[in-house]
Amino acid sequence: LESTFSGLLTEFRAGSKRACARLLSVVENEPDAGTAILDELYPLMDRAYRVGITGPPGAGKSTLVEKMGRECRNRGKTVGIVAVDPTSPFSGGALLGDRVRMPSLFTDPGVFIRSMATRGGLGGLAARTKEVCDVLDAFGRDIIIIETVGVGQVELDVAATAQSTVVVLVPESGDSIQTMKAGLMEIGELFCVNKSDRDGADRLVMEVETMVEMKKGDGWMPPVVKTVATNGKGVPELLDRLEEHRRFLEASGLLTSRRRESIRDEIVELADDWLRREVWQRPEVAAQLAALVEQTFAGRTTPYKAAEAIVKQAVASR
Ligand SMILES: Nc1nc2c(ncn2[C@@H]2O[C@H](COP(=O)(O)OP(=O)(O)OP(=O)(O)O)[C@@H](O)[C@H]2O)c(=O)[nH]1
Ligand SMILES: [Mg+2]
Repeated sequence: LESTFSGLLTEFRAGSKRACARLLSVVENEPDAGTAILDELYPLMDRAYRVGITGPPGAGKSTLVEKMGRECRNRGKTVGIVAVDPTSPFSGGALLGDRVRMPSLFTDPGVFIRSMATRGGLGGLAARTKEVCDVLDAFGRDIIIIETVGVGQVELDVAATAQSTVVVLVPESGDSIQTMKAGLMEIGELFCVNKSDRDGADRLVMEVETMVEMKKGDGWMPPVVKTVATNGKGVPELLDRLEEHRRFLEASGLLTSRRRESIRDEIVELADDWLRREVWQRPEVAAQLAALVEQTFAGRTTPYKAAEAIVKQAVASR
């Protein structure tokens, strides 16, 4: 690792956005080298505040993220933006879309923007969202804003890596709030009623507030903030509420307990991956599997006994 990436790592530590982009590509695309890089960067992580922004397609998330980014810069904070874009027709290419949408941010050295395509939904790339945030965290960003369309598993992964999750709703989704996926309402720690320059915003705010009151919580009552992302109205308040949520997490001890939990989950997940690869790539396991398929096919054993035999053999031969 040292020989191949030491130059890049040195530049990265000195704050080079170019080096950061290169390392991110490695982390996203090369599992082994990526793991080595993450391992190297680990001591630099866990300083950033991570905020997930999710909501239905076209709710104004990207517009909002840009305004939030600017407001954070006004407040003297460095910003990382991760746009997890499904291969949707909306932006016609994630990176280009964000470049066009966020021109002022792209040239600011205090802002780093990364777009990730999910390649058709639940692909392996989506699973790297956390790692991309980890790298930006190590890069020294004060706040990392992660945009996802709230349509699948991705936003749940993002909610798991983010300390605060903002769900963006719009008035035209007004009566669909009942039909909105329960999961989306469930993960919201803040609600943002965007496009509040349109009719129905106040009614939607009331509906969301009613819904939020019925939520059994951990002592946090999710606030509902009205915004107009196109002109930035409500964005400072949104950031104030986020700051309050952060302070709540700190004061209640949830920040540290969740951090422990996520470390545990991460270790288990990494070990799990490693075990699977370790076992299935062994030639004798492949041979055993092939034999067991035939035996099961011939009715001499069952899939249940076959699976047990594989695990027992794998453990015994370690
Ligand atoms: N009237 C009004 N339009 C808005 C507002 N916020 C965003 N828009 C517009 O809504 C459209 C979609 O905005 P985006 O920011 O691309 O929405 P998004 O949620 O990121 O969209 P996807 O990433 O494709 O799901 C754009 O045309 C915006 O200009 C707002 O507060 N009021
Ligand atoms: Mg967007």
